[in-house]
Amino acid sequence: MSDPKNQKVCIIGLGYVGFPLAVLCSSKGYEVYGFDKDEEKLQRIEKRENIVDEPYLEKLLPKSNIQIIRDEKKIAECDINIICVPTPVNEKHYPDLSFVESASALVAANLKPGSLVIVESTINPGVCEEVVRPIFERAGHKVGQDVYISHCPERIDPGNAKWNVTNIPRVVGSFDPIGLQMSLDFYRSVIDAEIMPMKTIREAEATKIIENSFRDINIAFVNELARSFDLMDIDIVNVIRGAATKPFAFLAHWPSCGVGGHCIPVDPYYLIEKAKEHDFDHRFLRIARSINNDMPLYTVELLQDALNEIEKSFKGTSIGVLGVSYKADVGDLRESPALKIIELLKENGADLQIFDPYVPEKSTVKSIDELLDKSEAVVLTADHRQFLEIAPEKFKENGIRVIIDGKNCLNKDKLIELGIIYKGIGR
Ligand code: SAJ
Repeated sequence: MSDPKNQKVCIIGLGYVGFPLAVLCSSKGYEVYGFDKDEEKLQRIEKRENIVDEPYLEKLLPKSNIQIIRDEKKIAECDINIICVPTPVNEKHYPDLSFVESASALVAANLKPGSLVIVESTINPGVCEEVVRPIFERAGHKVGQDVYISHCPERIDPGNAKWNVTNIPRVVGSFDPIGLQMSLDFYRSVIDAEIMPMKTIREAEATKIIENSFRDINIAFVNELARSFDLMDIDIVNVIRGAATKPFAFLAHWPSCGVGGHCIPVDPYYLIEKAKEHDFDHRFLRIARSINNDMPLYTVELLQDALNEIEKSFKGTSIGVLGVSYKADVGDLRESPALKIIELLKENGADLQIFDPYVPEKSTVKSIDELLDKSEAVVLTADHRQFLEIAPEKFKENGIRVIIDGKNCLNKDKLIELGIIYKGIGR
């Protein structure tokens, strides 16, 4: 077992993955150095702020002491270096590994001989062998002797009250048995959950990619059903609820106005692009991505049809957009379908009122009341708790005539009873 007492850990990248891990390791007795390019973030951490706003960290923070380092030479004191930097895709959906490459080069240039390097960033199969390993070898380090390299994909689910860095099971792969054992010992010393050794580092890379691709294709499945059932006047949400009464071999996913976030709409592209190098076309993953990418436009088309029913068009109609972030009760805009919906509505000449309590910088009004007062139609794109609590009568009182429920989270029957044209995604 890894003994925290005499090991220094350096976390490179202090975002929604690296910061909780740094707090956890420090609270478990490791001496933790934190390294990040964002000076503002570093200063907030030095003020012991909970910079990712995760309530479960409140009780770990007082026991933690992350030492912020700005001099990369300090990395040479560390026994375990964990890379937690972003791996986004660019506008053409090509994986961007530049952050992983620069973090690896940083550690390689300041490596303590015999230390362990763990990549937690989501990467496609082959990246540790073809990108990370050569950076260390070019710096003169022999992998399996001067440095041990492992991959332990992050599994953080922002805002999840139950599952977090302290208790989510993990998988780990390495280039050699020593690196694997060092990694298992380390994670088993800080995480109260199964840490599963994979046979190869590629298996560990592939595990995370398929976890999220699984989610994306299942969401695409119900999104396609939603569009089909809209034409057959079948409420897909009730049908999924019905199917979910089957206690085995069914896992409910839900249609919505689109798939956002830094993981689900991104990770499949890693596999799609990687497989191309091996002349394999992941048709199914590509089709699922295109079905999900079409949902914002479908949502806008539903609004257009509903406005036509009351002889209105986008031009000259005041439309309220409830929500900008990609997920309930968080303020994260990455790949948010709401941004695409807002862009499409603007292109069609709509007069927009926008409100998201978690994204004030994108809101054009200061409250739900103000939005409802100024709108004739509403598109809901995020199932924030505040929006769920809007009484159906309030829409009616404010003269809202059309509601497009992009998260199928409002009271459809009551709104229809009040004479409002309600369209959900598949209901
Ligand atoms: N979504 C649907 N229908 C669904 C589920 C999600 O349309 O049935 C949409 C959401 O509205 C959102 C997007 O997909 O726009 C992603 O939602 P998500 O719940 O998957 O949330 P994320 O992006 O925070 O995903 C994270 C992932 N965690 C990691 O990658 C470590 C994912 O693996 C988790 O499954 C997910 O949290 C989770 O389960 O909450």
